[in-house]
Amino acid sequence: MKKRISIVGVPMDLGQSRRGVDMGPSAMRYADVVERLEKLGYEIHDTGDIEINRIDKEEIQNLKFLKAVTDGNDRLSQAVDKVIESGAFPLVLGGDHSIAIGTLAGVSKHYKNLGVIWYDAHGDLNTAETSPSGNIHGMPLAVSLGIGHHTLTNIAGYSPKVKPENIVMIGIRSLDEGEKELIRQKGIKVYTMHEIDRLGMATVIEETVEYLKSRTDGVHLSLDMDGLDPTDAPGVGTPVLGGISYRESHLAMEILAESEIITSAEFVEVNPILDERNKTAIAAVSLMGSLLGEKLL
Ligand code: HAR
Ligand code: MN
Ligand code: MN
Ligand code: MN
Repeated sequence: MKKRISIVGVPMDLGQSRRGVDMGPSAMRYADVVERLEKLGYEIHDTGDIEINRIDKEEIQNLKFLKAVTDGNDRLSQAVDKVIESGAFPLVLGGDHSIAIGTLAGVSKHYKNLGVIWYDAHGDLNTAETSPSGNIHGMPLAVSLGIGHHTLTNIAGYSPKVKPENIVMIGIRSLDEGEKELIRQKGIKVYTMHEIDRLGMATVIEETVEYLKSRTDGVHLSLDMDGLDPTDAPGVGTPVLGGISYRESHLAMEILAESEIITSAEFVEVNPILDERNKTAIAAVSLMGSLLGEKLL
């Protein structure tokens, strides 16, 4: 039987302040995500987009668009839950990174010890108290650890979604003070750009696979395109210089494919309005290809 992948689009742009990232799913479809993965022999089901209600403008306690972000993530968690129950691999297309809250809520209930690879320039470990912006896309990893506003942490009716020792963060180069404190306090495993430069990406990913293999029964890849360097992925809302290259990212995906540990994935923060000729969406789709087994020869 053919292996199945279900694509879930999430046109969410309310977790941050630059409009346009809601067009990320369209941009990745335009970059032929379905065709590319079909070529690898998968049966692809594009389930369409999650409904995002963009009327509400309320800001509660330094949490911008809390209700709309909560509602969208609630729907997303149910959609992802269904995909897993159908036996397919969930591939979620963002949207800003606040959608990791819903993805993880839908995924994690199916595992005892879900591992998470957080591929990002940022930690996304803020709370309303520590956030400099009030943007929820800077908070999803904290929320998934059970830290944050209860409407967010309780999506899908349980919390936490992830244990700190089951997380590996890769590509990090921009952290707020409260995030640094949380990383130290929880002992989260982090490969910043410093470690990537020193060890090389192959070692970083091999160590990551080794680490997660022994302690988890499934691994979710949450890939924020701003983890890549802005020269390779210019279409993101919060670019940070000195990032992971396009080639290093492919190598990372190729090693993950060989490891066969990845059980769900999401690609987020693609903003076509800020992009150059859809370069970032094309890069994202190319990385999905490598993650799902595409080879040069
Ligand atoms: N740390 C900053 C904040 O909380 C910037 C977060 C930017 N986040 C993302 N996701 N693009 O990684 O506002
Ligand atoms: Mn279920
Ligand atoms: Mn992020
Ligand atoms: Mn980021």
